Amino acid sequence: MTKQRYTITTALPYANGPLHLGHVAGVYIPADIYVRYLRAKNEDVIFIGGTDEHGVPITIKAKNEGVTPQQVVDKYHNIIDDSLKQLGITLDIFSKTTSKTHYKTASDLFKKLEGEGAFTEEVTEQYYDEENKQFLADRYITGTCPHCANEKAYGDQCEKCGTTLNATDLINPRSALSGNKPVLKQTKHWFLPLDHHEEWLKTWILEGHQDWKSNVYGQCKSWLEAGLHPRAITRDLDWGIPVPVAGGEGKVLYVWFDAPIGYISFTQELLANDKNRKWEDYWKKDGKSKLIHFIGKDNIVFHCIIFPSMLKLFGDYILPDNVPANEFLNLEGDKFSTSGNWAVWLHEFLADFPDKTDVLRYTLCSNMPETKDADFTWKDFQAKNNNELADNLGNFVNRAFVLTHKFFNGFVPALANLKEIDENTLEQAKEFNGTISESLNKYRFREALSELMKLSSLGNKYLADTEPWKIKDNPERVGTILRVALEIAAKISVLGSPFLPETSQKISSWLGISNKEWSDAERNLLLTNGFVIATTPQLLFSKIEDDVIAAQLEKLKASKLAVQQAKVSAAPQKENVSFEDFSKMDIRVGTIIEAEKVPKTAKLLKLKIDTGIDQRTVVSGIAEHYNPEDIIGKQVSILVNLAPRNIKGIESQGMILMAENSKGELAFVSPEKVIDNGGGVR
Ligand code: B3M
Ligand code: ZN
Repeated sequence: MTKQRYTITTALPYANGPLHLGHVAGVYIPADIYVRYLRAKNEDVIFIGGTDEHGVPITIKAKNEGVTPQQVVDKYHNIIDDSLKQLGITLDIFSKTTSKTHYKTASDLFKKLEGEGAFTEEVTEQYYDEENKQFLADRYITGTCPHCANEKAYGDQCEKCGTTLNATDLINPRSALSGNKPVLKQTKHWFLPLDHHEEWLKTWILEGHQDWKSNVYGQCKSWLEAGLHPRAITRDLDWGIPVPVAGGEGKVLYVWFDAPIGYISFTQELLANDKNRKWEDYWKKDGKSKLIHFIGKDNIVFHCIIFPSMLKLFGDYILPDNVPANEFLNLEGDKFSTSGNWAVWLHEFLADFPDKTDVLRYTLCSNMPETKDADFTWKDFQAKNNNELADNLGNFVNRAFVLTHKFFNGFVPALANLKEIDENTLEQAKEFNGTISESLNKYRFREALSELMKLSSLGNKYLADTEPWKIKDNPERVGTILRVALEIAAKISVLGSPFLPETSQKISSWLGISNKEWSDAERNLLLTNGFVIATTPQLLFSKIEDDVIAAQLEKLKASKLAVQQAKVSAAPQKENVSFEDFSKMDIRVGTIIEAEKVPKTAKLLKLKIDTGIDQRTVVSGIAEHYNPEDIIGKQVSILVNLAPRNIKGIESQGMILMAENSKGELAFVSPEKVIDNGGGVR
């Protein structure tokens, strides 16, 4: 039978931080399970990964740390690479988008398409920092959010109210580089006219790929139905691959243009000196390889719509056969956050639990965010280890080994005079090859793993039903039972190898059956009569005690707190002001006499304040912190001579002073004893 060829890719994480368990559960674990499965079936597979080393997040990290972008990416590339190896992710290559080959491949492909007229060029107006003489990426512009008045909104998003913004929407925009007001300046960029690709993409995905996971198919459908638009594929930035055509000076390729080309460049690097295989076999149509991208849900449009459009333009390249994207993993009920340090970092996990890589693989697979977001909790990690791996799988394999040693000095006994229960059990065990394969073929990893656990439950039940330890004076019967049990253990080692590689390796070496292939598990018997199994098999899984879990939860809380405290102490002092400037502000004590929510807003309250001078209306962004009925009668400080502003159609005459803690919670700045309304605050 000829082998099917496969090109399997894993999304390239930005090299601006280490990996956390979210990355691992969403991308690397499913990809590695799938690849190990294909290899066990003896297919022809290459497994590609690397780090995404361009883009604005990396330049920001470098600036914050006072180092160069190259230093940032080198540091994190190595941390990520090491941790993936330790987790047993069997990538054939883990390269980087700053590699020479990648620069050449990405530039050549851009030049080719530009020469063929595949792009359009457009001049647009973008914010420019005159002091630093550079255009500003959206993340480098801050200003006031037009929706919630947050003064620290970014040019692409307000993190307080979550609205997506254009840099030009910001009120009072500032350059994050100089603090100055940026100016709008014209700049030329190259665009990929995705609208030209809409028709064939619709046919290819909506008609041709109804087999894709519904979360993936659904996202593509809504993009395609909303209509595609030209997308800029160059940026004004000094970190990235220079635009390699005339007029491109000072500009680089947009990170999402170059990053997916990384999959191709890394294949070229991998096979550069290979005598038997060419990179083209895995990328050109002639090679008939199946291209499969493992990614998280935020990357769907790039892998299903934009990169395929590029591949089509490259000429005779294959398109993805499938893109089994996952949803997100949360941590203890909250989103993973790199900046908020709400994360379990992979390299830290591996340092704390060096012998629990299979337990992590198991936990993340059995709880994979396949169809909806899932949650990692330390308690669940402990329960999966103790109740499922140790008590079910580990216990079964251990009993089979210990009993074989006890009754047969470790010699694999022969089957004789099979009873119905033995035949039924062997027959049922044989089915698992098919059910696990079927689930894996459909990228249903949770289901596949739960089948594996059913196989070990079958073994446990068989031993409990037959009770070989109670049988007296019938070594043949005991031998038959133990042989059936050992055969099930052998199947677990073959069929479990994609999920629990270390455990499988241990079982198969104890049984002396290393190097078995997937199809071998279809046979009833994998073992040889009379073979001596390992003398003292260790426990496969040790239990995890409560205090170990409590310590991890403590660490998580402490690291989050440290970030919050750092944020508070790090808030830099503003520039000095003169006393004269200060005394221009007329701050008074006032009393809230009416309060109501501003309709259709989440954050705003409309207040009436008795200022001692008058009764006036003030709109304040405190609705998430106070109920209107609870604050009537409260004394507050109010800046009364702030120029009136129109907020959501209401004229706001002044501003209530609020104190903010590190969690972003707000509190009134109120006099410590009652002061007549209108009393000055100085
Ligand atoms: N670096 C985004 C991310 O890490 C991006 C993926 C590139 S895959 C070609 O989610
Ligand atoms: Zn906002």
